[in-house]
Amino acid sequence: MTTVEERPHTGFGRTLRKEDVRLVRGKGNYVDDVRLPGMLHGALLRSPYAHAKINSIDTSAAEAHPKVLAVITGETLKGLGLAWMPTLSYDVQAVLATDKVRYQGQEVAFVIAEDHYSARDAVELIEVDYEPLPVVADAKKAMDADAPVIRDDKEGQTNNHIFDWESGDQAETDAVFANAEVVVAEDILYPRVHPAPLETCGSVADMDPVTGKLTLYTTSQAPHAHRTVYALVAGLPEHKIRVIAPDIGGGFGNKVGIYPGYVMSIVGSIVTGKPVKWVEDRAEHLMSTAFARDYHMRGEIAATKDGKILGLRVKVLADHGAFNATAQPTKFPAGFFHVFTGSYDLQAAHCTVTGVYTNKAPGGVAYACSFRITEAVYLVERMVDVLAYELKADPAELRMKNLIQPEQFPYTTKTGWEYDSGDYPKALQLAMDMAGYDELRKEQAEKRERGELMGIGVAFFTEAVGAGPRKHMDILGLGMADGAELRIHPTGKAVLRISVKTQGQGHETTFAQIVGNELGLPTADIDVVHGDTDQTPFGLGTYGSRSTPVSGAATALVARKIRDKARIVASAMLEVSPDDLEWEGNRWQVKGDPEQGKTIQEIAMAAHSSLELPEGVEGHLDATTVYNPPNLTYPFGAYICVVDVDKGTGGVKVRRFIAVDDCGVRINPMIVEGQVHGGLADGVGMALMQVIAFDEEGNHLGASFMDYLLPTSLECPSWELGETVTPSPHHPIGAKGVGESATVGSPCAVVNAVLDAIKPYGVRHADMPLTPAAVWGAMNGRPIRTDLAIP
Ligand code: MCN
Ligand code: CUN
Repeated sequence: MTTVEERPHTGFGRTLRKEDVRLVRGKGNYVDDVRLPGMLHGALLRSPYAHAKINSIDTSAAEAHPKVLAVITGETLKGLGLAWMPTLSYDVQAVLATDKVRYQGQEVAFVIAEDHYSARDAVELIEVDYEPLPVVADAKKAMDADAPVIRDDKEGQTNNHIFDWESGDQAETDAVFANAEVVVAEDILYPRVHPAPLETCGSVADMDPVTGKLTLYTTSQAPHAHRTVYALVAGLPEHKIRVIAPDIGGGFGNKVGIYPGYVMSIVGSIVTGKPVKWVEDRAEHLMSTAFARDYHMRGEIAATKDGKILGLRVKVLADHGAFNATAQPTKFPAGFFHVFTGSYDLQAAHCTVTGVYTNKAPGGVAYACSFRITEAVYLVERMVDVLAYELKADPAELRMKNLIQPEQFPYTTKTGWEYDSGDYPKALQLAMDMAGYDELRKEQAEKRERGELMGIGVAFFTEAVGAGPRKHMDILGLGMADGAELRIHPTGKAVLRISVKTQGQGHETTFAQIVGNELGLPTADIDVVHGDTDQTPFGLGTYGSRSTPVSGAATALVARKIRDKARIVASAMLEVSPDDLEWEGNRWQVKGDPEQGKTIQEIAMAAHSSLELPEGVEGHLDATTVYNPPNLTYPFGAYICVVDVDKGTGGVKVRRFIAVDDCGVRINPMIVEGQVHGGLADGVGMALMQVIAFDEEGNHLGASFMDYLLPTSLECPSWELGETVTPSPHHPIGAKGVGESATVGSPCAVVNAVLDAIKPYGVRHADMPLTPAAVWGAMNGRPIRTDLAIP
């Protein structure tokens, strides 16, 4: 059998994932695998109501359970000053509800028992006297005069308004609209969806009563940020808190925030003096952890009769649930939605976003969202198709006509974002060539003649990933920059320590490849350490596809520091001036005399030896760095989806999907393709199957995988991938992030394809998910509101 280690590999390119040696053999170590001596188990009581006053909580029967050690309520926490915790958005969230519950599934009490089952049993024994209150589950009704005020805990809060925010120039945009030949408008919903990683959230807290040191094993995409938040909340110094995020079974943004369950495992360990594990089940996960989207958008496009897009005007109503717990950079309450001008060269653009509270779970930035660019791309790509519909134009041609041109880069959008690099027409043309676009249109026309429904959906996207710069971007005051540390051992083996955290993206492989590319070390000789705050440098973690743009850059630069130091060591070894040396692959060699050189391994040994080094040069080969990105990176792509729709049932079959992605230089093309495959499947899921819907009482209607559907290979075609490579000019290795690209770009391609198929029925728009019922409803003049009840 060939193991990864037996395949020598250095630098960029396709290589098997180092982490799969353990992951595919079932040898991963996830939070629920953590078993500590004397460990106890916690379980949460959650509210069955979406909105209710809590009159009283009787825990006596639960406490009497023979295996129960403690039952903790919000009243207990109040005494500790811990009943409320800060969210990452300068709001507060109840750890355990005291006054009232504000969404179905909210945490009300925590039971600690000797085993998991007893904890669950005892949860059932808690008696809560709830007094149901009126519910607002529809964002459109949240600001009605008679809507119940959800956040009456907040002083001065007299309605459900959270924020108003705008971007772009309103007057300029209105002027463009006033003079435009064509104006089209559409109401577009991006419904609430859930990232649904296979591993739910959980933690094991171990507070050592002797040393006062807390070790927390937890499902966290951002261990350092979490540690600082715990330090602030608990008043503990950071060095007394160790956050370990072991293997993570998918994060997709869901594991960026801090959940009450994590805090309760910590409180539980403090109260009992024993380690306490809390791991939620699927229903709890789907009901109470970070969801995504829930954006009600109105888009308007101004254009000329022959299809030149001039302006874009957008109004958004953002449903944030009961607590504003989105994890987006502080200055951006609507995330990066203002990149809503997409891939088009416009004269003017303006948008407003209003955020409101509803009786739904908090969260909002998850599911490969790039801080709301998903919503923005969906909106603009849907709007371009709406315009194509009105102008009877070909959607690919219309896009081609309006794309930002290669010579316009770096391109500043009307909302002030600077796209670093791109060649958009080339990507779209490649996708069209791969698809055989003209033949597809011919086939569609023939099928329409026969009354068959075939659709071709086109979407183009620009992503914005790699937050910071820290000057503009922070989370709870923590600037978005990341550290890296690299140590080369005497034998030339290396340890790289990074601040980001893989959840399946393959960092243990790709980050080793970055070091290998810089130093010529075999990938197998480089160990990548991540996910442990005691072992890694500070940094903000993995989300917003920022690992490669930020931490990947830090990794390349820290390796270059080592290379520079290795040059001095080599010059001492070879007794020549450093200036006379040149780097070649894995060695410093004398210019003009390549026979004379020293490999990085030889240099590493010498750096640890008795070799005399020049004055002021320390021995050993270690370096650290902190990388503050000068700008985001802007990957992009062109997607084409082909569907067949069943006339009788509205059922959709995705027949083909062509995806051309440009993420700059690819470190590991196989991993990039894996990321794209996953994101495309996400897109099929969101477009056709997924919604977290609610009924009028705020009952959550998607709390299991029977209701909330995950796409499988049966729903997905065999993806057809293409690539163009436009390096990022400001990134040390020219790479851009890619982890969320396909999730951002694909839903609209699928939706545009379905709507293209049913165009003969006079349908211009219908909201996701395009379930058979939604498609059939649209075809038959009976559109449905997909977010309020599953039809
Ligand atoms: N990569 C590469 N060349 C590039 C860009 C990326 O080889 N030019 C590689 C990277 O080195 C890394 C992977 O592709 O191994 C993804 O890199 P990047 O785009 O930097 O994204 P992150 O590593 O920061 O991952 C975060 C991103 C996000 S925000 C979500 S959400 C998401 C996604 O990754 N969650 C995922 N992909 C996921 N994939 C898995 N399996 N599980 C998740 O939870
Ligand atoms: Cu928004 S989902 Mo990813 O950024 O972790």
